[in-house]
Amino acid sequence: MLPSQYLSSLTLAERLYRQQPLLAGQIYSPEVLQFLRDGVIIFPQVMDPDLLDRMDSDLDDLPALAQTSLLHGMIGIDGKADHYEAKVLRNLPKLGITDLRQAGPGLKLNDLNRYFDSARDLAFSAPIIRFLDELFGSAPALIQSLTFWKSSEQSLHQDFSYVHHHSRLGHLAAAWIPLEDISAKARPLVYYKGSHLLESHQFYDWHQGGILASRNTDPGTAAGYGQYLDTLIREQGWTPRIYLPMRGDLLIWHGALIHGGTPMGDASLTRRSYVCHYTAAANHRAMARHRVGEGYDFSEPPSLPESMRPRSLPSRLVSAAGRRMKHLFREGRTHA
Ligand SMILES: O=C(O)CCC(=O)C(=O)O
Repeated sequence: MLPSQYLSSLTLAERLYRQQPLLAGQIYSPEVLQFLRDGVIIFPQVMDPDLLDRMDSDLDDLPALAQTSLLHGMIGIDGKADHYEAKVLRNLPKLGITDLRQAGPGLKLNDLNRYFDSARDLAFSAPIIRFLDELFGSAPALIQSLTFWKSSEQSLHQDFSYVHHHSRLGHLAAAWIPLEDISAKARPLVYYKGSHLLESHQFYDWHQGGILASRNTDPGTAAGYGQYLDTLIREQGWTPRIYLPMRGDLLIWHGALIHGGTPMGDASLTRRSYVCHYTAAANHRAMARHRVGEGYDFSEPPSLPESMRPRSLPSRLVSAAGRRMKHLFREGRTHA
């Protein structure tokens, strides 16, 4: 995808804000206008405390679930290279991680909204859905959720280069929901206000002018991305903002906002958070399928363990033939 295609996929609200800010000022709420200007907005103390408590108790059960349940064992793992090796929850002990809470920074659990009602309800909380509905001009859809115990240790990036399995790339935003009060020593989130308003010449060239990263990107190009962001930040004079929220707060960022996990601080401290990425439901082929309240859920459905997956017709025919052979063989022996 080229920068021009990205720019033409932006929300109507953003295109209006960029081209006719006075008109946008007449149409949109102060919150959406602030977000369009800064690329980020913080809503203090809007998350339901009972819901946060429910998520806590579900997360308390996770270490045990890693050992016991096949289905829960399928919860996807992501993050740093060693965590990525694990792929699913039940493989973590092979990496020497028996208690998730003791794992180092960078561990991400994917799509807990698929397993826990608390995580689903948090992802579809009214303050998030109401805001995104106005921003996108249509019902929002959850693309993925990530749950962290500790810092992400993710270097600076813009989400659109990595989260791009939806059709209108410019319709992308994320919610950062603290599950505890976040300490400045816990390698908190950092972001650069205003960095989302890129012009077409300001995008990183991942491959032949394209703006999307891929798993096959060569290491030189990936390293160049970090240098490009550093240069852009220096040239634009953007200053880092460190996010130190209280439990109950909510931050929503734009899919092009430069952000990451700070590397400084104490790796042993927790920084429990729940991060959800959203796009607009309109124009998405999965739209009809997963309605949740006022929004839609496009995150990955939980994959069934091998033993529970429906088998293909040829494989069922082979098994039936095998059973028949065994039966005939047994019958032959009885009659002999
Ligand atoms: O929470 C963090 O440290 C960063 C998370 C993040 O960058 C993301 O999910 O896109």
